[in-house]
Amino acid sequence: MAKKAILLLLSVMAVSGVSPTVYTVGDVGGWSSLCVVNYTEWAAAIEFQVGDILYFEYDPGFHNVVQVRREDYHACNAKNPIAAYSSGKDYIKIKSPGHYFYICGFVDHCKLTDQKVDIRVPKHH
Ligand SMILES: *[C@@H]1O[C@H](CO)[C@@H](O)[C@H](O)[C@H]1NC(C)=O
Ligand SMILES: [Cu+2]
Repeated sequence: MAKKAILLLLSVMAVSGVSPTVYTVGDVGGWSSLCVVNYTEWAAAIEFQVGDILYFEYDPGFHNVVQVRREDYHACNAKNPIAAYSSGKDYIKIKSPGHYFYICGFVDHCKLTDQKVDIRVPKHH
């Protein structure tokens, strides 16, 4: 009986200790090329943590999500992807601290409409 209670307590602690947050990129503006969201400002307002989930929502006929390196992020170059997503409802879990760069790979969306986001995940906070 006591053992059961302890196990229950431990599992509750485990669940509440790692409460991951799902962040919809761009909030209600979603992942778009309409210039309604400044993704730099959107990301700067959030303290991302390991375990959090990024949710990219968009019409896959018009956009995608390409994870790139820093230089390619600045150059809006989607040709050397680290990872690519195109479902229109992409959930990306942050597995470790670091800097994650995502751009839209569709013609000039990154360059012309700033459809790009830079996610910084600190080691601890
Ligand atoms: C987005 O916001 C950043 C920081 O305020 C600013 O430097 C940048 O010019 C903005 N981008 C656009 C497209 O307005
Ligand atoms: Cu796009």
